[in-house]
Amino acid sequence: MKTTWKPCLLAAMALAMPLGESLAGTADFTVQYQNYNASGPNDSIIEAGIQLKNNTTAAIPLSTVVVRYWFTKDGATTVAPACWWWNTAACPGISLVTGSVSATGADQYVEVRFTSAAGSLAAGASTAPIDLGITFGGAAVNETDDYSYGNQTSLAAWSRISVHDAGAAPTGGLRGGTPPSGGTTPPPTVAAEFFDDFTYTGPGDAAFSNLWTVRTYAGGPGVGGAVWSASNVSMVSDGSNRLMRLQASTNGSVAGTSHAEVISKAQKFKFGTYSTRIKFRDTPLSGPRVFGDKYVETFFALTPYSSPSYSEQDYEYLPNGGWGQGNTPTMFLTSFDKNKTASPERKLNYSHDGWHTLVLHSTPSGNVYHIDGVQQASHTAQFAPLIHQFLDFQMWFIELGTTDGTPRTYFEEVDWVYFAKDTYLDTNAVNAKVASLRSASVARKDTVP
Ligand SMILES: [Ca+2]
Ligand SMILES: [Ca+2]
Ligand SMILES: [Ca+2]
Repeated sequence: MKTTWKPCLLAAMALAMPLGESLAGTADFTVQYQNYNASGPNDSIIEAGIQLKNNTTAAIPLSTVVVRYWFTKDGATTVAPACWWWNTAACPGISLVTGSVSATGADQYVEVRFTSAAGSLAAGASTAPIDLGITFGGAAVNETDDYSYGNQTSLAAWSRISVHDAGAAPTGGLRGGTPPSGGTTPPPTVAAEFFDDFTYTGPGDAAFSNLWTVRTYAGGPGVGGAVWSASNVSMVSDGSNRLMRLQASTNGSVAGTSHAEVISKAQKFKFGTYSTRIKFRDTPLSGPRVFGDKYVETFFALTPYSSPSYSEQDYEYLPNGGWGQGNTPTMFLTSFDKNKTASPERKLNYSHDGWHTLVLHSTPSGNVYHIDGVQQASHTAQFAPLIHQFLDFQMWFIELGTTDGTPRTYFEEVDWVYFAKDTYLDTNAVNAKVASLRSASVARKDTVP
């Protein structure tokens, strides 16, 4: 961030405006903007240089207007605005607030307000640049989908940062620039899609077995000799919604260990958006949490392991750690190429207990993994699918806490799964698609050829 001292122009500005002057013009101000962080559109900070120019023939008190910078927070839970300098590091005369909005390219805005101490901006004058920073608690965000984002590295007129009468509604009281248009962006048209809300009476429901296979054959992955049990898959209620539950049980012995897997009947998913809303669980459904039990809660896509055109893209959550992570809950995001070579390791060493929306873009140029709207991993074209794949959910043990003989059962739950063929939907668009299907009472849909 910048610490350079900038001369304050306000001191030279007129302190009063003529009585009776109309201030209602929508082009009273021009915003000059430069992106101080143009090299980092996918990191955890926005840094915008903003300068206001008064286009009118009268001085205007800055406290009568506000400036709004519009963006999507991409699922980040923290939005912290800061002003790093104007004429000093503390930005005297400026305060910052955030607001929510539903508009094209924006679910948030940061508003720059001026106190009376900021004075007035003389006719034709410009303020010193305001260094507006927005941070996201360390979460990476995508700036390029933000309404106000631009990548110019020197000050230039920019209409997508807007000026409004102080106190006006988010897009109201326009004094300069163009605010985003209201309403949620309509999701892109999808030519072919697969959706399942898991609205079934149980895994014996014929509509379920038309689309999914519950595994019962023996074999890997996981603890050798463990069974894959159909009774480890069930449908449960969550209010009026239905969820698919997968569970895995052990008593610390191989003979007492069972896994679960649900795999799509169809192997027809290649490029496009793979998504699911899934509830990872750190604590057992029953019995004690034994940290010696290293187990995996997953959503993934893959081909048959024996295929010469093998591919796999994994979200693998290890609530009790494992794979070298001790007992630390860890999410691994991994792609495999045709030679079973793994992508460079990408792991998130923190709990993912609770609901999450996973959105994977598998494209000819590689795989991009998102969790709750935040991009968390990107793997190169080496790992792109070569042929059609299955959709898959699994619960399995890597190793067992063999010293504890108490039976325990771990679980994950799936609200829905959605695939859009050859179309790359962001998390908001996926959620909009699911909401649209639900509002049309579509419990499941499959138009993927
Ligand atoms: Ca940035
Ligand atoms: Ca964004
Ligand atoms: Ca559901």
